[in-house]
Amino acid sequence: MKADKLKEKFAAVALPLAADQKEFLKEHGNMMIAQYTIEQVYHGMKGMIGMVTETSKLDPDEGIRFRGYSIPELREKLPKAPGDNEPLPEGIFYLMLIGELPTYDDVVMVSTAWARRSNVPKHVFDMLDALPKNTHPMTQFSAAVMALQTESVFAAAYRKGINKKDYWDPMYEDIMNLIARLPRVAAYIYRRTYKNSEHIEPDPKLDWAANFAHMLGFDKDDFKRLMRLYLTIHADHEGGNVSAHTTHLVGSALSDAYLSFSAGMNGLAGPLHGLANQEVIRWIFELKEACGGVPTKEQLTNYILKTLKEGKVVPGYGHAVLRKTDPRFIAQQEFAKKYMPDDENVKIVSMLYEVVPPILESTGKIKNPWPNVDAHSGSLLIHYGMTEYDFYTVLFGVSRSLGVLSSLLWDRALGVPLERPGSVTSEWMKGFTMKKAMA
Ligand code: HAX
Repeated sequence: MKADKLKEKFAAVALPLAADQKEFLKEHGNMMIAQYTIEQVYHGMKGMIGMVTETSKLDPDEGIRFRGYSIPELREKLPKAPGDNEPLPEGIFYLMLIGELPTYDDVVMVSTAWARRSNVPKHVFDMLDALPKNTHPMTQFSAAVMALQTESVFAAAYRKGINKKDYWDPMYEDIMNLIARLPRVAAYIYRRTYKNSEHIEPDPKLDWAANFAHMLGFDKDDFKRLMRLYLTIHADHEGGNVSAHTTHLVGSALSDAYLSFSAGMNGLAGPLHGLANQEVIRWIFELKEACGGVPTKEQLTNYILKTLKEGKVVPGYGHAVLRKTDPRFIAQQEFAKKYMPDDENVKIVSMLYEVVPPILESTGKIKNPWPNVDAHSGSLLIHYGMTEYDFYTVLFGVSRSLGVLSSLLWDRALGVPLERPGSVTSEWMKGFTMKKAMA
């Protein structure tokens, strides 16, 4: 078999860290990090440090950094396709996996490897074709990933018998094959659901994002540019978000990459997480209909108040960790200002950015009134003609594979054990507080 330079490079950086981590734990394993409150236990473990994720780190005020690099830095420093000014997502994958900025040759190496590994077996398409067309695209996506599990190199190696120190090797094959196949699967779902099953063959000469755009049926350079940015900025958001954490948790049972990623995608499909991107544009369309077109600020205010009064969330606003505007929102806003400053939906997104935060702040309970990544993405896609918003979370999922699957590979290389936090009953909790009060 031909040498795989990326695999060799990964082994060279990851395996020594596994030994280093063992030493680190021997020395510091008993040190206390923090204490946590009963409210944190009841409210989704927010702010409790419960895992180590190598690929990225989220700062509440500054936003995400991938291996230390912010989004503006990455837009500048990551290699670009000839004639384009947005980064190639292959580059952020390389950075998350290896821990250093790639050269242009490195991203070409990743692109070529994915093109070579991208074949999707026929039974996956047959399975998709057997589903009703109105099956939500995220359900189709998750089911297709499950159907692909027949191809798992890790599952086959485990069945045959493999030494635990070698787990990372077949896992590398799985994550590379899965990432390579996802654009084809996602494009198939799009074309069968919305384009009368008129499918488009891949073009292996194109980079990962451009080929995806091509298979979706969007061959213009501007859409390809948007896809490169989109697939880069949605790739990772440290380890605790629902899709990343689920992939990690399921993977900790030594479930292979297909089983783990599919589970993560079921989390991404929730409206408080990735599905918010479709909800934002659906909400904007309903708003325009209610207001008879582009709303005035007063109409917008009333519509937001109505949404809150009905006990619903304003989609695209708020975050479990961030306490400032999401830099992924800003990156998309800059893109919109440059390429579509007069777009009607983009203008509404800007008006919302002015009007929503003070209203949310005035409720006195929302910890972060600022927009997140999902507040902007739909308006950009609509501008280029992708109007089928139920599909948007699938785009997010294709991108998120880069982060959660590189983390999964790191988990196997570092020998991360089964995850199994403790849980208690309400009765236990009441007894605990009583005992504390008496002591
Ligand atoms: N609109 C209305 N109310 C909101 C709100 C919003 N955008 N964001 C938070 N709140 C409410 C919460 O529902 C909660 O209300 P209750 O106390 O009545 O239950 C209260 O404010 C406190 O919530 P919080 O602590 O500020 O927020 P959480 O950490 O619990 O939740 C969410 C974070 C992102 C889930 C939340 O802000 C939300 O529902 N936002 C809208 C949906 C959305 O945009 N999700 C995408 C988030 C980014 C992401 O993961 N993308 O994939």
